[in-house]
Amino acid sequence: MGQLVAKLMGVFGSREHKVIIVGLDNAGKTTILYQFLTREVVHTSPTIGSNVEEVVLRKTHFLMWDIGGQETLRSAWNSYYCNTEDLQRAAVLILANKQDVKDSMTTSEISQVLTLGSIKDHPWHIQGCCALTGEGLPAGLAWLQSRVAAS
Ligand SMILES: Nc1nc2c(ncn2[C@@H]2O[C@H](COP(=O)(O)OP(=O)(O)OP(=O)(O)O)[C@@H](O)[C@H]2O)c(=O)[nH]1
Ligand SMILES: [Mg+2]
Repeated sequence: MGQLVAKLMGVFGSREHKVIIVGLDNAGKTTILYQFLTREVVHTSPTIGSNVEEVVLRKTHFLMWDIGGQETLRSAWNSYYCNTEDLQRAAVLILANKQDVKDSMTTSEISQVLTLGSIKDHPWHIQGCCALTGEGLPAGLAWLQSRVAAS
């Protein structure tokens, strides 16, 4: 029965895909999450713990966990994904946010510094964006959706 439900949910495209948003504090993770959800800029304060929201794109449901990035909170990041086999199949989207800030690093500079080219065991993609205007975010979400569709 459980399998049938899972299969039916697959047919109707309503399976939920978990997204974990991690990054340094002040990077704009919470602003990005609510841009995905409402296409508006919300007022944020540093996240203690996490925010979770469901974001839907073309029948693909993403359950997005936005986790606080302050240094003291980073040791808790792995509690959001430890003991999950799913991470082995995870796709990695790097959002290079704050592209509106003068002298911000370009996506190719960030790719080099993070040596993204060495990631061979996961599909990955880097997307420049600005969470204040939303620019780049639909393209990033579309890439995530394309990974779901391909799997
Ligand atoms: N200029 C600029 N500011 C941004 C952008 N995205 C977010 N901000 C601002 O950066 C500040 C921090 O944003 P948050 O979304 O709270 O950052 P966070 O990554 O969730 O931070 P923690 O919860 O502490 O981990 C806020 O003042 C945002 O308005 C952007 O693309 N450009
Ligand atoms: Mg936050």
